[in-house]
Amino acid sequence: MRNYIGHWPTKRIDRRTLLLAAGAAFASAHVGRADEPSETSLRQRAEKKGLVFGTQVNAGPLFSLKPYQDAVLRDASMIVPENEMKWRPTHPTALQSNYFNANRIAKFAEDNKLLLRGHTAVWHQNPPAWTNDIIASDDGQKLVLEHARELINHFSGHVMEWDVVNEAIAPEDGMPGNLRNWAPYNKGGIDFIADCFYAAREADPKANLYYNDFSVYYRSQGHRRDAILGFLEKLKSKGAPIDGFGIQSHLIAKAEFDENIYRHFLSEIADLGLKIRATELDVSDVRLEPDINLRDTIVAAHTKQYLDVLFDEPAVVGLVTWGMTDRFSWLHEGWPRKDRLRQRCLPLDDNFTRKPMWHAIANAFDHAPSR
Ligand code: 9MR
Repeated sequence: MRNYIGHWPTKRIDRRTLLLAAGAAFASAHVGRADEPSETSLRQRAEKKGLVFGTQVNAGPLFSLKPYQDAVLRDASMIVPENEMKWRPTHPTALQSNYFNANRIAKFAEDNKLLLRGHTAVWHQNPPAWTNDIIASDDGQKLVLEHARELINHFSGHVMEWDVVNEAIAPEDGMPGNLRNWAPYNKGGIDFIADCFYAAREADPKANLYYNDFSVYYRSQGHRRDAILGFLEKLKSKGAPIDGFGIQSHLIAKAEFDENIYRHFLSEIADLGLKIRATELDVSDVRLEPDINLRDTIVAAHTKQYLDVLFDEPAVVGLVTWGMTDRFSWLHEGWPRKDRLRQRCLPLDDNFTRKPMWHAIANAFDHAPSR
């Protein structure tokens, strides 16, 4: 599985960028790798069961903060850039592409023999401002498809798996097929989404192609489970080249999780012939009291409860956390606690020390059935 990375495609990446990326990689090679701590890493525990453990990374700390890089290398065998492959950073103006940070992350993955996920080609939330008028016009679908083709082709042979389309389902918008109220979806419907997958397949025939979405885990989210299942069924019946469903897994400690409902949902996705990956695990503690030990205990228990159900489903291929450390989680700004305390949402704390959540993930891998 590791051997998918071939030689760097110099044709697709200009010389200056390549040299800068090589320089950055040289600098990071000198940072070195920390000694393996005695306890078995998450990657080893996952691999033992035929699963993959990965994490989201951010180029800022990855290339400037040794303990962060060490933490990633210690536990992960797959990485996904948090923002660096999104449309806004990779195509800031109509005439200019900028793959600098995304290339550095791809190079880092290659140098360290890590699998690389691509996130994300088609997403209503991240187009750069210069695209706004075009996206609203009749040329919108064409522009989105061109972007997806260019991005995926740029990393062809380096990205193992793409979130081709992200968060396209929004039943609350009241649009046909439960599609989100976004001009390219309004105009092209599900056929446009199928076209995104065809474009992705053409741009990199070897990459696995995923649809990625959130909020399908809790009892109250039945309308989203039904909508997403119906959508994936239709996409498959149209023959769209889709390989998997990425379940974001932004969990909330103290939300009502019904194991049987989730088990059943996972099996319905598997029955469509799709692989499943939990792609963005973190656990918000906004509903919990301030006491840190209590929060850590509840977050870990919920993580374990969720992963035990997830790993029981044979179609599940692995888990990616949305960061390794609380230090850089989007949740502090994206969903702050009322008391303004920092959330305890990821496997390592602000100082890269393992928390009960790390042990919960380790334990879930240890108890997962082998693939
Ligand atoms: O963590 C990401 C944050 O830094 C960005 O500002 C934000 C907008 O690009 O996206 C966050 O990541 C999101 C991911 O790309 C898609 N699923 C939800 C994630 C959390 O919002």
